Amino acid sequence: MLTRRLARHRAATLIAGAAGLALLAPLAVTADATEATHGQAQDSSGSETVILVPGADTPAERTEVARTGVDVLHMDQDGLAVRATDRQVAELRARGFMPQRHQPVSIAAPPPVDDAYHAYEEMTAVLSDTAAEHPDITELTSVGTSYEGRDLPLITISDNPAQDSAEPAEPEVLFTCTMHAREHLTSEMCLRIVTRFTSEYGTGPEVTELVNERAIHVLPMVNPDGAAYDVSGERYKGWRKSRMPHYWGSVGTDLNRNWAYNWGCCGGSSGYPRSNTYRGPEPFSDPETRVIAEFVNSRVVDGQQRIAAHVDFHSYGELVLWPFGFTAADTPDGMTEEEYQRFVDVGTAMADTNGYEPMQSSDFYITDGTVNDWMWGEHDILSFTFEMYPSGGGIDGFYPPGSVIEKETARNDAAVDLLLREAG
Ligand code: 0X9
Ligand code: ZN
Repeated sequence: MLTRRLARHRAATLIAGAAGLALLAPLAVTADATEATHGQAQDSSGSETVILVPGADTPAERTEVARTGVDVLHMDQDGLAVRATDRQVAELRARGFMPQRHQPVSIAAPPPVDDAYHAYEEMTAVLSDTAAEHPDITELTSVGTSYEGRDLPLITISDNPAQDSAEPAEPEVLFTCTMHAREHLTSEMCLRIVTRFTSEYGTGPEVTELVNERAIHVLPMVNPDGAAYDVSGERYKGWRKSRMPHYWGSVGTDLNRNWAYNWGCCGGSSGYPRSNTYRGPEPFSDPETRVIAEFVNSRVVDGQQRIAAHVDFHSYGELVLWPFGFTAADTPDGMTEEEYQRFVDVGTAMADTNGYEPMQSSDFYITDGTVNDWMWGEHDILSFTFEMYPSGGGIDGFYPPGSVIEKETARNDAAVDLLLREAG
């Protein structure tokens, strides 16, 4: 252990020297009791503290970093970029890491600059217009309401949108977006799927065939409260979680740590409400995860789960990730060799089309209570996470200019089509 720490320290010093970065001076630990208990900034308007952690080169080391409750942004050859509080930086140092201040990044643009993005009401308007224009191949419903009472709209696209009457049953595929509030590019991804599979129906042969032979469920905003909050001020807030309040005045659950499969099992989420990876007080504590799970449960018809495949779009990192996240093992209970190989094959084939990097999610770092683990563990749904553009950056990586939307969502067209075909 000592050797590893020393090696890590040496590597950090070398990298810091090479990059011309100053190692952080020892940080004062705040006396504030809540902050001292794995604090995470609640409202991050203005400049952010993004830290580079060199020497987190293995899944185990990255998991050790994530365990402090920091918000992992991305990894590259220099180390792991995380958003951390002073307290978490101190804890990283105590664990033998040598965190460096990675350019403090301020969130550049105030929301009105990026008119190309669809805010919640604009997203619901697109869905209503699409459903009105294409009544024969769409069904627009809501799976339930968010904590603050917003509908979670779901649009189903199929030549037979009222699926239970389809004969024979068509394989169903679910796409979910914006589980993390600030990952706005992903709502655009879901909207592109909606627009493409409706506007090209009857003219594009591939689209027409897929709409005829599949049911495509799209849920463009899993976390509308968080997304609305993120764009509600003068500047983006860098908000990730839901808006459900917890004790100590903390707000927000990490919805991607709130799913019931092995919830909170393995150090892949935080038990502290102020952490950005807070798992919530119990599995499905938040209405957003609960109502989506109920919808998925409701797709078990005659004892058979109709949904065969799922993608949960996130940003950023340009990765294709598959379960399990809760364990470093490839094939723990709940995943056979053959099933694992299917994830590898389909994940790699999709990554070949978009240029993302494919991997098992725990090869990045351990996470528990994620949607992918639940979808597979509970329902045997072939469930992936896509981390969209860009491949690296700080907090500003969550806010690419509207000019990239077309290219970076079109980049996933072939992967989406491939998964729809695989769902057969
Ligand atoms: O940590 C997450 O929930 C996802 N990354 S994000 O930066 N969008 O927050 C990744 C979930 C997939 N699982 C693992 N990476 N282990
Ligand atoms: Zn995310």
